Order: sequence, then structure tokens, then C-alpha cells
Amino acid sequence: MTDLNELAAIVDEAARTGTAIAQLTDAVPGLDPAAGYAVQQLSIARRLERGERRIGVKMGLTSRAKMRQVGVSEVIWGRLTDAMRIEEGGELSLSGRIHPRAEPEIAFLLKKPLAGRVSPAEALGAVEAVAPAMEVIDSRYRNFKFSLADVVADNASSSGIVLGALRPAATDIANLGMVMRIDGQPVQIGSSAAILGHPLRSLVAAARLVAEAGETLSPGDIVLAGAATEAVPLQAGRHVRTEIQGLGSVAFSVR
Ligand code: OOG
Ligand code: MG
Repeated sequence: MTDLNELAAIVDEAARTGTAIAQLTDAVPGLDPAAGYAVQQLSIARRLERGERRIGVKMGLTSRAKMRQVGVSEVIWGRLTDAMRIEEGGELSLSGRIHPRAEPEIAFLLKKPLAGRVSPAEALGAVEAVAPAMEVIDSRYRNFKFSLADVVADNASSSGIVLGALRPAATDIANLGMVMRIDGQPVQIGSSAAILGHPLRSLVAAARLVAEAGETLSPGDIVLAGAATEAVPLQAGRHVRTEIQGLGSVAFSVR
């Protein structure tokens, strides 16, 4: 029998030290997505034991562009901790990271608990604010290659998040143009409509998926809706900025 705790220690150690590893499914071909989520939960427990604090969740593979880029076509989710926060306008260090990529995101900040099967209107009712955001993903697997169970076990490649200024929950986010630039050059252009047709659907899915894991979204939680475009590799010295129509911009520098 596979020891899920052992697998959790492997992905956690890879993330903690920034060391690439083989896909877990190479050694454990029978690892299914449910076991992958169990590994994720155990690996996050290790982070919490080290003093990190849970700050919300991130949804992943909620757009065609993302699914195509990584070759996995299933919506996934992961857990965010305070250690992943990057200050808006601040610096992201490459040290301790393997092959980080940036992607444009929309973030929800919640004011009410949310879990289970909820309507888009109920989901919106739990939102305190929305914000332009970027996520830094850094798969712990060599060459950024993984199966569904692998990426789920690896906490959906979570590595960093940066949030821009908060906007009212009533802001229309259905179809907002977004541009991500590196050193001023556009590297990705997309629309929030690429996120499951409407980013709010991603929050609806988050409520359902966390409930399946016996958890809830809580007041104060951040929920990332998932990238609308492909992610772009990062190099030292670059400035990364995303502007979202009507939401403003968010930026960081890489060192
Ligand atoms: C998995 C994480 C996907 C998103 O926004 O779609 C994700 C990956 O691409 O490595 O964060
Ligand atoms: Mg993402």
C-alpha cells in the first residue's frame, strides 16, 4: 500500500527547498486524483505545522488556454498560505523556486462562509471585494510535466500570489480584457470570460470542491479564479505587470 504521508513529505520537501522531483505517478502509477488531494492536504498540514497560515484557495485549469498548456483538462484546486504572498509592487525571489511562471488572475475576497452547492447569486453574496491578481506557479515536477493526480498532489503548482487594490464586489467582472506585460511588452492578452465563461463560476466550483474535501470557504479567505491565459516563464531582473479592464493593475519584479 502506498504511504500517502510519504508522498506528502516528498512534494512538501521539493516545494520547501525548490528541488525538482519525478512525477509521483512514475513510482505510483495507481495514484488517482482522490489520493492526490489526500497528499495535498497532508503536505499543507506540514506547512501549517511549520507556522504558515491558510489564507484561502486557488482554482486551476479553469480556462481552455491553461488546460491546453499543461495537457490536463480538469478543473483543480489548491490551498494558499501566507508564505505565498508577494507584496504588490514588490519582489519575487527566484531562489527556492524551480521554474516559476506568472499568470494573470482575478481574486475574490470573501465576507461570508461558502461551501457546497451554491448558485452564482449566493456566491456573489459572499464576496466582499474583487481584485486584479497574479499567481506564480512553480510545478515541483521536472520539465513542468505532470498528470492530473500529480498536479493535485503538488498543491496545483501554487508558489506565489500578488493582489492589487480591492474593488467593490458589485464590479462587473464578466468580460474584462486583461494584458500581462514583461518589461512593458505584452506577453499574454485575454478576457475574464475565458474563466469558465464567467469568473463567478469558478467561485461556485470552489465552494463545491472544498465541501467535497470536508472544508468551507471562510470570511477573509482569498479565492483565485484561475488564469484566463497561459502562464509565462520568469527570469531574474524582469518586471511583470497585469492590467485588467476596470480593475486596475498589479505588478512585481523578479530577482
Ligand atoms: C496548474 C495550476 C493551474 C491556473 O490558474 O489555471 C492554475 C499548473 O498550471 O501548473 O493555477
Ligand atoms: Mg493560477
